[in-house]
Order: sequence, then C-alpha cells, then structure tokens
Amino acid sequence: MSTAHKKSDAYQQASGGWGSVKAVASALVHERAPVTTSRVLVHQNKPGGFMCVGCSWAKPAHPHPFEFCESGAKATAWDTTSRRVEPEFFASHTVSELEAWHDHDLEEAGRLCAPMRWDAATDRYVETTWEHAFGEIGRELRALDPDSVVFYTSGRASLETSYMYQLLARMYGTNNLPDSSNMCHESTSVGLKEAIGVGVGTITLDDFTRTDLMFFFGQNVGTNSPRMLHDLQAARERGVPIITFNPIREPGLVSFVNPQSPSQMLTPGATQISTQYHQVKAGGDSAAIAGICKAVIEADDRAQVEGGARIIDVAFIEEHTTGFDAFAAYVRNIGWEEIERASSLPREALMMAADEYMRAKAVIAHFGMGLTQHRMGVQNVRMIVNLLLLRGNIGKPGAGPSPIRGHSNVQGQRTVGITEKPSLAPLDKLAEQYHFEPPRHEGMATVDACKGVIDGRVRAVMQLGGNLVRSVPDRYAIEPAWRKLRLTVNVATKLNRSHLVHGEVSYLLPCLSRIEIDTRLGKPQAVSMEDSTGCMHGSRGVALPASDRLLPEQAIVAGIAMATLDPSSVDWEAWSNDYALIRDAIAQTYPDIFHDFNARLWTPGGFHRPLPARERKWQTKSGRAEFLVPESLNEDPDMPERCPTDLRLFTLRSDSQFNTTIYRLDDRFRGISGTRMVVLMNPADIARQGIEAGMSISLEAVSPDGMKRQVDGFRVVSFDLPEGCIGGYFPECNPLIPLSHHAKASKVPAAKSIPVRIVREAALGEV
Ligand SMILES: Nc1nc2c(c(=O)[nH]1)N[C@H]1C(S)=C(S)[C@@H](COP(=O)(O)OP(=O)(O)OC[C@H]3O[C@@H](n4cnc5c(=O)[nH]c(N)nc54)[C@H](O)[C@@H]3O)O[C@H]1N2
Ligand SMILES: Nc1nc2c(c(=O)[nH]1)N[C@H]1C(S)=C(S)[C@@H](COP(=O)(O)OP(=O)(O)OC[C@H]3O[C@@H](n4cnc5c(=O)[nH]c(N)nc54)[C@H](O)[C@@H]3O)O[C@H]1N2
Ligand SMILES: [Mo]
Repeated sequence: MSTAHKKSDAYQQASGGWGSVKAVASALVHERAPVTTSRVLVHQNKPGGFMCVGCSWAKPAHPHPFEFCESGAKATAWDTTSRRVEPEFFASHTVSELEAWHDHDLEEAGRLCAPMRWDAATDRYVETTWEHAFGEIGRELRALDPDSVVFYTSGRASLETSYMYQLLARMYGTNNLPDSSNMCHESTSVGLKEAIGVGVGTITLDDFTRTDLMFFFGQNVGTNSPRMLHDLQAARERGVPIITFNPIREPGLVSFVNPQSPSQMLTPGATQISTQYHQVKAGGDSAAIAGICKAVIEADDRAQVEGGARIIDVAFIEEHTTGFDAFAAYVRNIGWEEIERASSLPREALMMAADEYMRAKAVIAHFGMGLTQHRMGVQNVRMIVNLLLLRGNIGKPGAGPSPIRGHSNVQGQRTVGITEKPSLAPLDKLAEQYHFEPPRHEGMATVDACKGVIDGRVRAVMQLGGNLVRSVPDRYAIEPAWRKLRLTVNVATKLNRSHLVHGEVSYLLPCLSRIEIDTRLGKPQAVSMEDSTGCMHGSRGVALPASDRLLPEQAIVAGIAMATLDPSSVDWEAWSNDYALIRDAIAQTYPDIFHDFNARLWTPGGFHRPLPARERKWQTKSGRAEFLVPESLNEDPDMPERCPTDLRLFTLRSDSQFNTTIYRLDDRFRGISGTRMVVLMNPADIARQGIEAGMSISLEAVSPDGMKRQVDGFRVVSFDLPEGCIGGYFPECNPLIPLSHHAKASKVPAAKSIPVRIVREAALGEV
C-alpha cells in the first residue's frame, strides 16, 4: 500500500495524550487567556453550558468530566483571549497598512470591540454607533436590487440567528443565501438526498455502541473532530475494526491516547484506531469503493453458484432499493486494472477490506472533505451509499452513513432555511406565517456569488462570520473584484482579511461569541445548534463579554432587518430580546423537527430530528433507496489529457488552525514546524520532477481557461503519500483553484484535487 517512506521528523506518537494537554496549556498562556478560561472550559459541551465553537461532533448525554479536546480548547482560548482591538487600534493603523500584516497577526490582535465604519478620507475604520450603522446599511440595501445582494453565513451562527437571517433575506427579496456548506458537505447534502431522501447522516452516538465495523474515508478525526476519538476508542475496546482510506497516515487515525484516562496517560497504552489503513490516491475513493463492491458482488455470485449463504442482503435490496441490477452489472464488468490504477491500491488491499465488510452485520461509514471536495464529490458520496445498501446497512441499529460536518452549526443552518435552493426551504409555510411573497427563483451558492462579484452582478456582500476572500478559490481574481463592491458588511468576532478587502461602504460589526454571557433586558438568553448526528442542543454562554459595545448576532440581524424592511408581521425587536420567541417561530415553521422546542431545549444529549431514512422510509424520487452507476472512476474525467509530470494537489488543515484562522505555523502531527509554505511529496515524484527535498519551488495551476494561477516560495517536503498527488495547506494554496473547478451538481470547490505543475525556482529565474 503505497510507499513506506517516512519523513524523519514526522510525529511518531499517538494523538491525544500529554502532547495534547501541553498544547491546551500553551494555547491558554499564549492567548494570555484569563484564569477564567480554564473555568470556562469545564462548561464546554455540558448540559446547561455552551456548545463548543470548534466542530459539530455529537455531545453525549453523560459527558466526560472535561468534554472538550485540544482543538476545542484552543478555539475557546482564541475567543476568550484578553487581547482587544479597540477603536484606537484602527486610529493608529490605516487599512492599507493592515493589509501588509500576516493573516495570523490580524486575528491575533484580539477581539473586536465596537461597531466600525470605513472612512474613505483617512482609509481607517472609525467608531460609529449601532444606530448609525443599521440606518446606513438599511438605506444602502433599499437602494439595491435584492438579487445583487449576497447574504453569506459561516456555519457557526445559532439556529435562532440563522432562522432570522434567512427570513431577512427572503423578506428583502432574495434567495442568495450561500453558506460555508457550499464549500464543505454540500456534496453530501445533494448525494444523500438523491440516494436516501435525507441530506444528512443517519447515525447517532447510540449506533457506536451497536456497530461492528466502521469505515473512515477522507476525514482527519485527530485534529478536526477529536472528541469523536472517545467514541472510536470505546468501539475499538469492544473489538470493532476500523478501516481507513486516506492518502496520508494521519496520527489521529493510527492511534490515540486518551488525555482523560489516567491509566492511558501513565502507561504506554495507546489505542490502535485503524485496523486497516489504505493510502488511497487523492480522488481515488470512487474506485476503491467500486473495488470493495466488486469483491462483494462476486463473492455473492459464487455463493449462488455453490449454493452457499447469500452475501448481499437480498430481502432489503428487493424491498427497499432500486437500480441494483445495473450497479451489479457495472461492478462485475470493470477490470481490476482500472480500479487499481484509479485508486492506487492493490486488489489484495481492497479484497481485505471487502472480507471484513462481508463479515460485519452493522457498518457505519464516516466521511469528510477527502470525499466531498472533488469534481466527483457527489458521486463519491453516492458510492458510499452503494456500498452500505449492498448489505442493508442503512436504517438499522449500528449502521449508516456518517458525514462528519465541519462548523458547529453548519448542518442546523440548512435545517432552518439557510439555502439558495428554494425547493429546500418551506416557502409556502413562510408565506403563510409571515404574510409575504418569498422569492421563488434559485439564489446564488458560494461559487455563483464569487462569479457574480467578479462579473459585477453582485453589488453587496454581507458576511455573518467567515472570511470569504481567503476561503474561496481564485483569490487573485476575487480580491480586486471585491474592492469594487458597493457595500460590504462583516459581522465578526476577530479581524480578518475580508474586512480589509472591502467595498465603497463598509461596516465591521462585532458580535458576542457563543461562549459569552448574553443577557437581554435583564434576562439570560440561550441559543441552540444541531450536531453532526442531527441532535439539537441548547447553549448558554459562561464568559464575560469581551466588550460592553458588542451585540449578539440576533440583535444585529434584527437591527438590519428593521432598518431595511417595511414594517412587517415580524416583531424583530421582541425576537432580539427573547430568543424563546424565535424558537417558537421555528417550531411553527418546522413542527416535525422542532415541536415543543423550548421545552426540549436542554434534553441531555440533545433531541433528535426525525429522519425517515432511519426508519427505512425513502423520500426519494422513486420512493426507494437508489443505487447509482458511477459516471467515471477518474477523479476529473473532463480534464483534457494531462502531461505525465502534472500532479494533483489536495489542500489540508493543520492541527493549529480553524479554517482561515491560523493559531500557529506548526503542524505537530505531521512534523512540520515554523511554516505552512510547504508541499508534501512522494520521494519518487520529487525525483521525477528533478528537484530535491528542502528546495523552494512554485506551484502553477493547470488551468482550463489559460489564466495564470501561481503561488511561490513553497518548500518541498518528502512525505509518505501516494505518487501523483501532493499535499499543501488551505488557505495558502487557494489562489490555485479555478472558480470553475468544483464538484458537479453540488458546486463544492474541488480543493482536494487541483491539477498543478511544479515550477522550479531556476526556471522561474529564466522567465
Ligand atoms: N481543529 C480544527 N477543527 C476543524 C476545522 C479546522 O480547520 N480546525 N474545520 C472544521 C470544518 S469547517 C470542517 S469542514 C472539518 C474538516 O475536517 P476534514 O473533513 O477532516 O477535512 P480536511 O482537514 O480538509 O482533510 C480531510 C482528510 O482527507 C484526506 N484526503 C485528502 N484528499 C483525499 C481523498 O481524495 N480521499 C481520501 N480518502 N482522503 C483524502 C486528508 O489527508 C485529510 O486527512 O473540520 C472542522 N473542524
Ligand atoms: N482550499 C481549500 N479551501 C477551503 C477548504 C479546504 O479544505 N481547502 N475548506 C472549505 C470549508 S470546509 C469551509 S467550512 C470554508 C470556511 O470558510 P469561511 O466560513 O469563510 O471561514 P472561517 O475561517 O470559518 O471564518 C472565520 C471568521 O469567522 C469569524 N467568526 C468566528 N466566530 C464567529 C462568531 O461566533 N460569529 C461571527 N459572526 N463571526 C465569527 C471570525 O471573524 C473569523 O475570522 O472554507 C472552505 N475553503
Ligand atoms: Mo467546513
């Protein structure tokens, strides 16, 4: 399975353990986090406390004494920092001057404290009042065509804020409601919806105790959802095998030391996480899964000939699915050479995975960005469903697809109407509840919004969180276009690049973090979110607000709504002062999911949304679960013939970042320190390119449109990954992704398979 070359300083220990405890402590010290931060951490993910701002992994009904992980603790420390960006900070730095700062330094400057308006005469953000800010934003919005305005949400905002925000956009007149999901698990939302009738995973934490095999495709649990390691560890202790597909041997997927288990901390007792580890080529998952399915179908064919017990679940397939015959014929037909070439895995490895699969009675398939951020991202998700359907692994205890979501409420935002697709929002219901005619035409997803900014159709961008100029593709085209916008409004906690690349009129509106105490008219308020397993949780802040001039997101959305919309049937002001009223409104719009919302808000472990697929009810076009014949096993079938030295770049997160927020330049687990300007390469590729480890190179995108996309100053690092694909960091590599290079159907930028070539510095000099 791929080469065994190991970088000398790569992390050789299990994830978690003392390294993790040390990293938490140093994050607290580094942030000069007040003593209270360590007290704050005790309430993280606890009933009655706050839900972590890190990832969206499930929160158990009976939490561990410290229900947080290294990443979550860093995220908390980052928000509860003692550093402040007061108006004086902006008085002493022009925006042009701040543009020269490193992204890390911008955020590290501290929490934003007061509403600010950009002043063209001095090129500075100057303090303003909330009243003035809402008034001008309202006037600007009223003067614009609603379809030229984009309302972006990064997946952190609560269910309450998100519901208000989509209502504001629709009452204003647009479905332009892209969110971070458009760059993330939208391939899942599209693929699962088509295949099984719900766009989300079907498992809950309870299924972990009943499963007897788990697959892990393209997700880096050790850094991106580490609390899940507890659940994986418990399953491993019951003897449940875990089969992982990932181009890189991620330490968190190899083994784990539980920092909360004294016996594991004091003895060398790491739990082995993956029992099989397959270093699939980036973009090779459809092929790998096709190989496993082929082995299963052929074993079943043999069983029929020999009169043995059937391998596939015949009764389930007959009663619940459609498209099986065509899919079975397809996998019987494809050759192993094609599967091996497209996955970079030998047949024996896939047979080994298939053998384990055929033995297991209840199987969960976890997956992340390694699957969704590809041209064939939706197909990859459908292939997971194909695999599960073969043995009836959906809608029974211990089994099902498990997309591991990113931002802490990204799934919930979609649930309460943040979507550009009118078919996914209950427009009739909204019309009836609020007496207005919602727009019925499709709005812009994130890549459409970016295209709109470039071609001038978009005139204003509101960002409820996020850092779009860094997180989207094609930065070199995006930034100059962004500066031509009429209006940019950023609701944020910390300063980032998107606040500096601004429109003619620009506002920076600082909000409370979910970790902070939110009191309205003397009454403490709580918010809510949905985790990756479809459970809804209440969350109450415990830390003192960073400044007395902050407003909660709910009040900011209400302020903009009141200044923009004609008097409406919504009492925005009442909502912004009592979030229980917003929950009542949500319950009225979505009674199946949110009935008795306020009464159920603090259900231990959250209350679960009904998911028809869990009950084997399929809300698909055919009324059954649907097998799909894949279009192609190649990661990018439309890409014209490539030159043999071209490579496929996949972009990664380090253990010291949260998306565009970079905490530190190190990546402890992968043994990289002091810089993120690296490219991870197989030694054979290094030799083939005629370069050497340690050398500085440039990367150039192989662009379909002939536009030049290049990034410079990347150091070559020899690394254990399959030939033909290379790794680099997000967002440093984003200028290389053409905006058009996205998943078919879901439009998720194909950030895990960017066609690139290496440009040597010498060659650069010659140009
Ligand atoms: N600490 C921390 N936590 C986070 C985040 C963060 O930035 N920092 N971000 C949050 C967000 S928004 C999200 S979406 C999630 C993201 O969490 P993940 O889904 O884990 O996303 P990535 O870190 O982008 O990388 C995914 C993994 O896929 C592998 N991979 C790359 N290409 C392929 C491929 O073609 N096939 C397969 N099988 N594997 C591949 C990579 O080696 C990597 O291990 O994490 C969330 N949690
Ligand atoms: N190349 C490449 N590109 C990618 C990815 C990749 O793997 N590779 N991943 C994609 C994915 S999965 C995602 S989710 C996107 C993320 O893209 P975005 O949503 O654009 O970015 P974030 O970095 O999550 O947003 C960070 C900012 O949010 C603000 N913020 C933090 N907390 C709060 C809060 O409580 N309220 C408000 N209002 N603001 C807050 C802070 O100001 C912070 O600077 O990036 C995508 N881009
Ligand atoms: Mo994400």
